[in-house]
Amino acid sequence: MSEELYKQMAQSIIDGDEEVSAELARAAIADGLDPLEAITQGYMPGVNTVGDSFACDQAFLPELVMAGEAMKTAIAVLAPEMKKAGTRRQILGVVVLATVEGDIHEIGKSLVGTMLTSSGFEVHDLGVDVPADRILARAEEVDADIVGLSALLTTTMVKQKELIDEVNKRGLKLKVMVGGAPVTREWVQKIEADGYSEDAIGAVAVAKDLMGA
Ligand code: B1M
Repeated sequence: MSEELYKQMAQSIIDGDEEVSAELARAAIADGLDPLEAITQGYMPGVNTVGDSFACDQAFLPELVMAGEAMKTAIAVLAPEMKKAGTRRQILGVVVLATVEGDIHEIGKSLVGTMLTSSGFEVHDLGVDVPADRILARAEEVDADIVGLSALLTTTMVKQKELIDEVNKRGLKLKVMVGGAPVTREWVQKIEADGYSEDAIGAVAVAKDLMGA
């Protein structure tokens, strides 16, 4: 039964249909499905299909935009459920999170933020296209333990390195965790990031690790 729902979820993203994607998210909640599973097994295959079609010129920017909007709408319905399910007994650490400068992809970053929040982290999500100076200023202001940087473009990944270089130059006691579809372990080693995860669940484990929790 959830298989059928997941197929419809994927299709709603391929169709870029926000109304349907939201309706299916509400149905998932009503059926007691795990909201994160609905995202990873339902909606994400849809957004990946659109991304693949875009890469081989079978879909164009408007489809990419519509898929992104439909995905955001569904996550907006599911996120409160994910937060409700979270345990917030104590603050595990303070995280400043952003998508790097020049990059406006926000869905994965926001999902990571939601998962961290529901796992007990205090998250300051600065949004997308955020310059390193602004990230570091906020990190200082809130006395952050971790800075989390998302990058979805091969052209913007370099901003992760630039921020790490700046942290080292200033001698800041901050851990930097990176992620995003084009980020590889090789890249993480090269830029000497403190942590990396390929998905939102893994990001929580990595953040806990960095806090020694
Ligand atoms: Co864009 N886009 N896009 N896009 N887009 C990609 C990334 C692309 C791979 C599509 C493709 O060609 N196949 C391609 C990048 C190619 C490359 O650089 N190698 C691409 C391109 C080219 C572009 C534009 C340049 C297109 C253009 O204008 N010609 C443009 C760039 C704009 C800019 O940023 N300056 C662009 C624009 C857009 C939209 C705005 C239309 C839209 C985003 C809408 C939004 O975010 N509000 C969009 C979308 C939707 C996509 C795809 C289809 C889906 C991205 C997504 O939301 N995935 C994407 C193709 C794809 O990924 N299959 C594509 C779902 C999300 C949950 O996953 O973000 O990977 P993801 O996050 C995951 C993990 O990566 C990880 O956990 C998340 C949850 O599991 N993670 C972290 C992410 N951040 C993390 C941080 C962590 C840890 C883990 O620690 C801090």
